[in-house]
Amino acid sequence: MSVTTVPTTPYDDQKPGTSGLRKKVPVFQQARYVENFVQAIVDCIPDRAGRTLVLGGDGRFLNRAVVQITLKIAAANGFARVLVGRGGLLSTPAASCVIRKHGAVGGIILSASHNPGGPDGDFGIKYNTANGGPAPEGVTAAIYARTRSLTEYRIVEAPDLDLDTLGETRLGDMVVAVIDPVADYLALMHDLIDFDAITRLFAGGFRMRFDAMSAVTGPYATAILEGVFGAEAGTVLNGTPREDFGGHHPDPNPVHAHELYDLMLSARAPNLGAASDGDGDRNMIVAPGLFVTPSDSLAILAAYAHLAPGYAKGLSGVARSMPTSRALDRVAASLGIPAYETPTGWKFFGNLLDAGLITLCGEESAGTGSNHVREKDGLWAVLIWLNILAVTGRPAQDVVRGHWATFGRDYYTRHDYEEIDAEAAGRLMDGLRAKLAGLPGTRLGGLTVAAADDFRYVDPVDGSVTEQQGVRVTFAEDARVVYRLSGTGTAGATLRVYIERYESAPDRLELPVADVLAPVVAVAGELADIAALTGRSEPSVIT
Ligand code: VG1
Ligand code: CO
Repeated sequence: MSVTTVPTTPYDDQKPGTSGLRKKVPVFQQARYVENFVQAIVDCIPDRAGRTLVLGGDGRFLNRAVVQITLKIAAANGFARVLVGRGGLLSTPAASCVIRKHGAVGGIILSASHNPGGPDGDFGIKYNTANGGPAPEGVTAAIYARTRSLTEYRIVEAPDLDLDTLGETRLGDMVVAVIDPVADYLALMHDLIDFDAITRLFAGGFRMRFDAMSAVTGPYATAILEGVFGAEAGTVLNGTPREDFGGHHPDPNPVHAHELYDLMLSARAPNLGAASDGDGDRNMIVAPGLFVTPSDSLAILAAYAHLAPGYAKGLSGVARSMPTSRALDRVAASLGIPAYETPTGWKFFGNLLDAGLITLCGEESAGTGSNHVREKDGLWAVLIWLNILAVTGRPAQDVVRGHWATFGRDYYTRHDYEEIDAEAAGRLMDGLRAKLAGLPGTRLGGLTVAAADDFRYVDPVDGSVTEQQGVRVTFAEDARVVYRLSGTGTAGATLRVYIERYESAPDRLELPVADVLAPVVAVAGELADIAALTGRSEPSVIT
């Protein structure tokens, strides 16, 4: 089998964002686009000779084709072995698990997460390092620099491999092992979670619905919930991964998972509703009649994690992304453990996890995880919830209400303005930044600004500094507004506005969310002049 060196010219738009390189499918379909980017990643793995690489994706359109190209480039660049999930599938947390378990040098994950798929949808390529986590800033910067100076890529000329049969084959000097995408992940979950207690819970008549949104978690959820725990057939909805996710947006929130959401709010609701996103790293939890905000879910998991065997010794510390509500901080304070605040994106948690400073972490965007892998993990969060319900014997809605009674409630909402003009978005953020110094002490629509800044993160482990991570304005009335631009969109800019308000009086724990937040929403719009600058009177998505 011969290695060919193919001359190429660089593309200048291959800068990895928060979660790798994400673009519309036709962009990836340009000649040499995928080859260039994969070769650039490979060039940034200097210790690859004789090592193992992990490869898999969320099954979206282009997944199989890009797996084939990546295998051939890997074989031409000195890797000894590639572990690829059967069918080219690996959820993001499972890929992280496989990298760690098999001592791989890194992994390439093919996903655009919650973004839509199909020929007109999005695709993405992400590189994770040997700790199983997203490549840190230094590595993604090196990959980007490499994409701009590339003059050739190396590839073996070979027919496509069979990705659907478990076992090993050779590609040049490299071994390709097609592995069961679920097995290693299932074994890890078995170590962390009380499978027996959950099996008894289901045997006692407990019912749930898990919406895999036609994305990668279908096989994982079916194997564990229906296969291991014996949950009734049909527990997993939309359990077959599809290249276009059935035409849906695989984002687990009340808007995009509305069928499940509506079921949970109806009289026919089972005991628990859950969903996961395209690549399996996010989760949505809905109790009967009660949506659990991701920020609350994170706080509740922290409060009860010790009930799961993997966390029986307690937590060393916790972390949340800055826009995530402060509910987690209240739990940390009561447990007497440190709580860290990081910029948005999982890579910032990696250092804290590797250093043992934290055990559990999460984001308002429905990502929750722990030190078991270095990615957020949707199904893991659902299993911890089941573990809590099984051990306490309490209904999910009681657990949530009990949490509010103890800690108070952080009312929360996020307003997304999608596909707005990128320049206008930049002007809006600049305008806000220019105002910050003058804000403290100002009265706005009945609220008093207590503090205002542009979040700057100093990594407690390596001292690295990350600037301009979101404008935050806190109010004396226990309210807060955060503004930031998305790093994962593929068209124009997306403005995210995060709005929250804390209430602790016993008679103020069950008010309509919109009512409690209305004054803060109004101030948020006014302060940033959102309508005038974006030309939008309403957000595109409210979660
Ligand atoms: C979004 C979320 C962020 C998450 C990121 C990747 O980023 O807000 O919390 O870490 O997606 O998640 P942004 O920059 O668009 O706000 V995933 O499930 O796409 O890996
Ligand atoms: Co995701």
